[in-house]
Amino acid sequence: MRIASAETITTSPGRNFVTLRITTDDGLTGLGDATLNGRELAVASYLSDHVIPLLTGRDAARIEDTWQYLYRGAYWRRGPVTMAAIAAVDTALWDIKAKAAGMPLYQLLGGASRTGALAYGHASGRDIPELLDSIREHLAAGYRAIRVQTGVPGLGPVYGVASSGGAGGAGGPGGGERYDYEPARRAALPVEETWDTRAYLRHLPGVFEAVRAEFGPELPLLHDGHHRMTPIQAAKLGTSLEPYDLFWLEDATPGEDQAALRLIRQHTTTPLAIGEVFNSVHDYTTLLTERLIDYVRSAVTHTGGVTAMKKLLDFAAVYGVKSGMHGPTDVSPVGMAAALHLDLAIHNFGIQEYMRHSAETLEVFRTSYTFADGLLHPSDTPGLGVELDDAAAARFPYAPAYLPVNRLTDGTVHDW
Ligand code: GCO
Ligand code: MG
Repeated sequence: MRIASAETITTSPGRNFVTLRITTDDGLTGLGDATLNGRELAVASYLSDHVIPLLTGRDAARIEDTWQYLYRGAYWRRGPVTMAAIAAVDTALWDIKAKAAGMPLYQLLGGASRTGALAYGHASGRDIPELLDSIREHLAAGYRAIRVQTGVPGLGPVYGVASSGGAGGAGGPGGGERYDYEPARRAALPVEETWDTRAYLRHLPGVFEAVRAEFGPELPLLHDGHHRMTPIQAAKLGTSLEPYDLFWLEDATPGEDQAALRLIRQHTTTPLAIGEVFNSVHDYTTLLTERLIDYVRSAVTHTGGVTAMKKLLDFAAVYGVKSGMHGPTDVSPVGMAAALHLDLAIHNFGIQEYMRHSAETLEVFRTSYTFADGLLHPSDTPGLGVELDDAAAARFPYAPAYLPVNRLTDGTVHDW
């Protein structure tokens, strides 16, 4: 079974996605997600100009060899563009192998270790009453674990908080405008937001106090710090949130600084998650071997595909660290399906982020995965279980879009 052709499909059903499709000489097709939010065309070019010419004629069954050929063979290793491109090839080849075997991908990864993957949804509110409504709405939609984000008094719009909300309305899990569509705004320039870490640190413990008072002690609650704190600020936040028993505190400090996690760890027992901006197992060596984190946040899409993600998660398992794969709406349904097959198969599964794609996105990507009683299942369709509708994709042409830029109140550009 040889690779006959490969092509990238760039489409924008609500937001931009880049997908690689590989076709074999016996007519099987496989899909891989190559979406890098706000930098989509760089990956599309890396694939079309530099990778696709290498694929034609290769044995489609040799996934590990192809991975190493693209990674070691290129000389220039790692980085989000390279690793998203390799991820797309790798995922498409796993899709083909599983289709050829007539099995869902998770069977090739060792079979199911559980009945489904616990998912967490994104509740948010500009203030506490709006947040509590959003949590109620997520619980009604079936979620059993909730990420909690709020506006900060004195600041304008904050990334991760729906621009409008209320039960049953926009910003909810079932429809309407969602915060995640807003920041990927299609415009010539990024939106700029204003940030004040001290105001945030003063506000957040009271938010979690209100949520626990309303929903009790059992509901798993998560929070994303979006890389905005210094290590000592993060240590302080982790300590102040201990009474509210978080499932995790995510991305407390900028991802490049692995030693920062050591400092945070020395001060707090709040569990720590990091890694959505990482792209290689090598980003995790200090964090795992020194047991500085509790959850690995990488996505299959950004970390070199199913092959690399499985190795990373096996490495994490040695240190008792669990998965918490990135699952925002800028990971396409193809990337989400790849994550779900791993979630079902690996032993050290922790939780899966799941935001739900828009109806437009799901017109282009025909999915078969399911969400019921708080659990996701990839389905038993052979392969990944996702197909791309070319006619639908063509109706949504690419449009430039940017994530926001974050500035402190004095105008200094800040992490986010
Ligand atoms: C999350 C994230 C996302 C990212 C986005 C960037 O935890 O889901 O922080 O919202 O910001 O995926 O492209
Ligand atoms: Mg995050």
